[in-house]
Amino acid sequence: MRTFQTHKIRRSMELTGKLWDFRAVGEEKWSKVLVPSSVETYPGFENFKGETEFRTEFEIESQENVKIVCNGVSHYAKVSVDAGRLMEHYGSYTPFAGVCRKLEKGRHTLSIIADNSMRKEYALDFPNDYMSYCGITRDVVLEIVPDVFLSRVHVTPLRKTTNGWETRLEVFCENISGQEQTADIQGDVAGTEFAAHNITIPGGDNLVWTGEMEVLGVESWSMENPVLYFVRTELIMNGKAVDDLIERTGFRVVRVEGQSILLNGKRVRIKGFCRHEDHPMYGCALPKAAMAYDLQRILDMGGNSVRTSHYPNDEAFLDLCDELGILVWEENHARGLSEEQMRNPYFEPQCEECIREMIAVHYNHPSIYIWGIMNECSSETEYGRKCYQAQFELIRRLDKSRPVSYASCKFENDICQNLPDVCSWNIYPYWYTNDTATERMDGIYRRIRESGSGADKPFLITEVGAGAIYGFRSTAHEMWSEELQAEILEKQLKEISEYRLCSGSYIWQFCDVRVSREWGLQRPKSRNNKGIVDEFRRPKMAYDVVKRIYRGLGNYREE
Ligand code: ADA
Repeated sequence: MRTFQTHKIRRSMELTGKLWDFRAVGEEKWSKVLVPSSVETYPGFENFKGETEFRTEFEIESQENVKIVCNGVSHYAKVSVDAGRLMEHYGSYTPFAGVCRKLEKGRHTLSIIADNSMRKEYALDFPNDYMSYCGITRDVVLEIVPDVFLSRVHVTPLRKTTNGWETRLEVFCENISGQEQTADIQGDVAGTEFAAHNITIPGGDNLVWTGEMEVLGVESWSMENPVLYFVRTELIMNGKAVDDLIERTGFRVVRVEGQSILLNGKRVRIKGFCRHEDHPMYGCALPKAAMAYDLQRILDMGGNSVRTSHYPNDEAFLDLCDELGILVWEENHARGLSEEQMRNPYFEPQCEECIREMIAVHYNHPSIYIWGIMNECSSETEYGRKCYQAQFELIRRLDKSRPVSYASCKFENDICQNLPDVCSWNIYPYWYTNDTATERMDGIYRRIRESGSGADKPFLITEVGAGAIYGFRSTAHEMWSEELQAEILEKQLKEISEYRLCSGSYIWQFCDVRVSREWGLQRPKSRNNKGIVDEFRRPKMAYDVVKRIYRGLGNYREE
């Protein structure tokens, strides 16, 4: 659920936040589990792989169109109402929805089968340096919708004017009846009203109404002053408001100019953290309080940005970032695939689907300043390049208001550097490689220049860090000691912050995370231990180092 009310007219009911019936498919015995949650947190299911079934009941007082919105089911979902299949969906990290048209009055059963098995058809999930958890991991909401309803509203701040902000509005209407319907739209963006009359929506189809307006008397959104405004839209049929949608936005523009990323014209300096949705007690289904705790820690360390590595995040987390003025790099779900894995025929369509769903639902978050794709995939091959190109083109069709990027580690042979708006690199000097951060950045800069796009692009360090096991202290600064991690981060962050051409850094990573069993050999304790805090959020020695360095740097680079 969001951090604000999204409807005043449309009736909706959260189906999660309570106990559901649960069993592994094939087992007789049902038990009770709180949803949302990760199956791996249930006793006896710590290493579960396969299909699980969840059931609950709901009641409606009259015949209605019932829309079931699943915000995240990991990773393949089969959703049924009263034993009739409503929808199927692949992808743990994006919402999906389906409408049961004219569902009869009374009690109904909702069943969701969640499958986290590893197979070729699930191209984005395989043993990895993080966990592919199982279950209903984000909220499920029931909504009552009319035959014609508002499916989405996109708000794009275009430019600041003397009295406010020039803004574009797109209202997406859906007609699930068989006949053409006519409706009016009305509403306001931060108090400035808009209206459109006699819009015709063909039967069984969608329509997008687009308008531009000057929104008066609004302040700009920034990291220092993250002021947000509501966008209220109503759908009117036969003179009556039948549906509504409340969205929220902040007025800001992101632009890339020369080697700078500009937020409302000012060159930002990213002081960031990569963060997995992971916690020993919650798996990937962190409750809001735990999300807020992480963000408070990030702010305490002087951080101003989060990279949602390596997938779209829970929308409540993005709401909190909007409210706290934390910039977000959001990316689609794909980590470290080889060319062979990318050639899986399911790979490209599933990546693109993830992009479509991510942009559709997260478009209005002012905190998201950049879209990322395919972390450390095969950007050194011609086939890989085709995929990068296709996905960037797709993003640019869906959203022209944000720059795009990808995090690369192909130092010797990356051939995609002329595709994104911002060049981004994952580097581990003093840890995986025997060089300094400065030497590594010199090399990167050379590669960007040789890419054919000149060096006239901003570049970011999207990962930098070193591992330490919480509580392992060593005056000899041995491998995995807190001392060594703190010493390395000090050098890395100092060199990056002094590198004039670099727009900033994302530390890998905020907290230690559980990894797939297959990764255990390379990962002591079966954790990726590069967290600045451990999996329980206990700070390591590096915490104070990062805090000193990040707090000493401003949100913008003046030079
Ligand atoms: C990569 C990758 C991360 C993580 C990191 C590491 O850069 O993007 O997911 O695996 O390396 O810890 O080695």
